[in-house]
Amino acid sequence: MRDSINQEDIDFYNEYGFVRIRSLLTPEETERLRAHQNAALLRRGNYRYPDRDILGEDNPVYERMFVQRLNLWRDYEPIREFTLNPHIAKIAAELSGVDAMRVWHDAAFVKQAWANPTFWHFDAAYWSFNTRQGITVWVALTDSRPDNGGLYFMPGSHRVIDFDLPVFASEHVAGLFDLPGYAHWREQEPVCLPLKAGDCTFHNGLTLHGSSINMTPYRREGWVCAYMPDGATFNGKPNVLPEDYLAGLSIGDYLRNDDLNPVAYRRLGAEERAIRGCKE
Ligand SMILES: O=C(O)CCC(=O)C(=O)O
Repeated sequence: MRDSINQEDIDFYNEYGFVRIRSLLTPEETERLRAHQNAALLRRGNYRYPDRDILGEDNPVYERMFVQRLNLWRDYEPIREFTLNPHIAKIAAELSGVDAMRVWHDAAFVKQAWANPTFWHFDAAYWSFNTRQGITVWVALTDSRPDNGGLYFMPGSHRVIDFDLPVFASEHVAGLFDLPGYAHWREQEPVCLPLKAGDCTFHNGLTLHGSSINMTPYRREGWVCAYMPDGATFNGKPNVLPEDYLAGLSIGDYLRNDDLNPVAYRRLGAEERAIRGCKE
């Protein structure tokens, strides 16, 4: 597994709000994660979250975008090797310029054969915290291309988007651009970065993105992990948090539940590095 990036990657990420990292996972790791994810999906069945939200046919357009199941690590232990992985979280921290990253949630995003496009959105609109350093890694478990559901990003959108989106615009793929304040994105050209299995992209929580229709008879399988910088505070949105935890939370509280949102990577302080003889 790769655990380092270079300054060029960081500069690209800061400029555009996303970056492609080749061969994050070895072929063996990719196949292992894919097998874990498929086993976790079988076990999860119709529940979007481990504890709630049984999916029905109430929103057929959305349901045909992808099979989306969140927080697989909570009820399928083997996938923790990847969700709690310090190497992937370290890259996320370095791109974001923060010292420590907590896992927000992992997720399976499987686009079935002939699936609908994923509508334009940005992840931070859903999250329970507002920070410009939130980040998502999207790992290709099968090749991902413009013709089979590849991700598209709006370059630079993370620098201007704010945390004010009330709801997911679900009428059509560009429904977001119908909302006040988003219309100018309709004129912009997005970028699709094709990925081989094992490659990934990291994108900022405020980067506008979506994915294409799957015009093939094969599944496009992606695994995602969203990270929250340590120190982020509650903004009042429930998102993936369980009800019993939400009951005790107030807006402004430090989100520091180590069971739900463990720290996957923390940069050692100067003193600790000296003791351990690290060069980093
Ligand atoms: O896989 C997809 O189609 C969408 C993924 C996505 O929106 C995300 O990773 O935030």
